[in-house]
Amino acid sequence: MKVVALVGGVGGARFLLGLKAALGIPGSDAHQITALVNVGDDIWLHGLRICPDLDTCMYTLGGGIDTERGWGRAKESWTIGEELAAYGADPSWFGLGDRDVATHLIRSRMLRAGYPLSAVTEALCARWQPGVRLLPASDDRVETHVVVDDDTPDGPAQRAIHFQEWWVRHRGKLKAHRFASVGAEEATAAPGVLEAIAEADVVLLAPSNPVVSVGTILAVPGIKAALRAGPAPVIGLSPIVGGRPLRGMADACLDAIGVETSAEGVGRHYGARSSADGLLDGWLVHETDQAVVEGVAVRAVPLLMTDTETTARMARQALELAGVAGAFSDD
Ligand code: FO1
Repeated sequence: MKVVALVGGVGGARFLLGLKAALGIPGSDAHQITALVNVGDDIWLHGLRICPDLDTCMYTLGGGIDTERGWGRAKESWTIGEELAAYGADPSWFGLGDRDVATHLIRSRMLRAGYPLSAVTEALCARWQPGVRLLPASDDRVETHVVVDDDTPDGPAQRAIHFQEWWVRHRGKLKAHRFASVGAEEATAAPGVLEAIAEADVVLLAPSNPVVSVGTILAVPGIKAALRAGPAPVIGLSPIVGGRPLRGMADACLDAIGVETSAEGVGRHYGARSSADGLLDGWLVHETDQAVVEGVAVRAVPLLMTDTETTARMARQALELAGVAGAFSDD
């Protein structure tokens, strides 16, 4: 069976771990997973191209992630970052781990040699063997910038800052008025993305941030239309449980776009495929929540990704809801 999953960073990577377990990967070669990974968090810093969501997925699935932080490498040291700070090299608010820098050096060198991000990712994954095909949503720059207040001496104004500055430097505490996917208009889906969608048996929207992870993937021209026109049922898993995000700042992001922070609100935001521009055939919400989404099959199941087996059960529920029952009768 071919499964396509739209994923962001930490939550998306954890979901992929469970999806692999649910499909018996590694081991079974009857199933393939293709992850369409958000590139909106990506940033040039200190002359290096940093791709947080691709790296978080690659390290998590390849066994190199720092499980405490959820990003960057295990057994990390921070000497390069300290030396940069000693030079007063801005910015110093973004954590640069020494092991992680090797990934950024390889990527930056390959990009400068003319390789597209998808080829760079494939090269990096040769080492990490994630067991899932990791595809950037686009090989083009589609960066998430956040419009925040910028009260200047001559009165209130607004300015756009990179998502990483908003997220890491300001912890998402600056009120976000809106998000812009800079470069989206000129971008195209990365090679293999539209084909994976066209050949998929099931498409899953991981419980990632619906605005700055899944939303930014859908901002790449052609991807949403391919999902709506594709043969595969689209099943989403709510990242909001009990009216709150399990981690990160999905609530601040949803507020910025006027969507209620609830499983129902996000389900309606994604919308039904049968509606004018919605996506969903099915929507999984946590067992304590309920949601009515016109035209979408909703099911309430445990959605807390406490460990890989629990996450695998969630993934199986999503596959079952896709009507691909049978092959994964829950144990
Ligand atoms: N998140 C932080 O909160 N602080 C950091 O200093 C930080 C550094 C960092 C370096 C590499 C990387 O791949 C991810 C990093 N992240 C950091 C996470 C990053 O902000 C991600 O974009 C978020 O986790 C959202 O996916």
